[in-house]
Amino acid sequence: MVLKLYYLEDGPPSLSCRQVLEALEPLAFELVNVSFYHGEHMTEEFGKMNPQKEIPVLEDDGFFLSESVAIMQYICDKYKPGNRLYPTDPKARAIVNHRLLFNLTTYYHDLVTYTIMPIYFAYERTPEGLKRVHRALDLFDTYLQRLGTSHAAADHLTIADFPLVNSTMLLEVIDFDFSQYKHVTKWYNDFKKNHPASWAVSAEGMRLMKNCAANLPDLSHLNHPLHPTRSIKK
Ligand SMILES: N[C@@H](CCC(=O)N[C@@H](CS)C(=O)NCC(=O)O)C(=O)O
Repeated sequence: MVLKLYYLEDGPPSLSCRQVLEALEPLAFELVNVSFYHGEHMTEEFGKMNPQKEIPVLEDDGFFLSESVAIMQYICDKYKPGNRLYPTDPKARAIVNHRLLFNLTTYYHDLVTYTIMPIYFAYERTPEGLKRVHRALDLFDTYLQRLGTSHAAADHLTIADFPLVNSTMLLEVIDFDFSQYKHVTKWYNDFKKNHPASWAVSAEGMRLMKNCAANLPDLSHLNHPLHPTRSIKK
């Protein structure tokens, strides 16, 4: 049975998993679009695949896996072991794992909270949130400077680059100027230039998010269990 990725077109974790699947070509897989707007991830049926009711989810012949980092690691280990995208040397792999966790716990967390959560839900951008964005950017800039490599975790593309690019892209969605972070800016622009097929996946997600930023969506029909929604009278 072909690998299936339950996928959100404008979800950064989904974009990263798709980029890994595509970078490991030839690897057959199918994308199954899940509509956040229609709450397709909030159903009992979806909860059987992922009790967290979050997208993405990978289905591999009856095996269901959520959490984008676990998905990216699994795909590499199972289908292309030894591939440079996810190195096997302990130190090289540790750096990749570090960047993946830094992104998940800090960089993505702080950037998504400030940039796009206020687009989809009734949240405000706060000075405290802005401080966190600058701290996260400063940390990532420091990591890039200290390692001194062309990519986030090595002198070649690894699975760590994808989620870090998709987090950074969120800043572009809201035209946030991060040019003062020289290493982040160079790494991000180099990724776009050197990995155009991967970047095209991020760019499509960014286009959808920019549309939502220009026309705030009304998700009040979801009765979301966690996030406050706004009703928009049209
Ligand atoms: N840690 C998870 C996060 C996944 C996640 O938050 N996905 C969002 C879409 S980008 C989602 O499905 N949220 C469900 C909701 O807010 O109802 C991962 O990396 O896979």
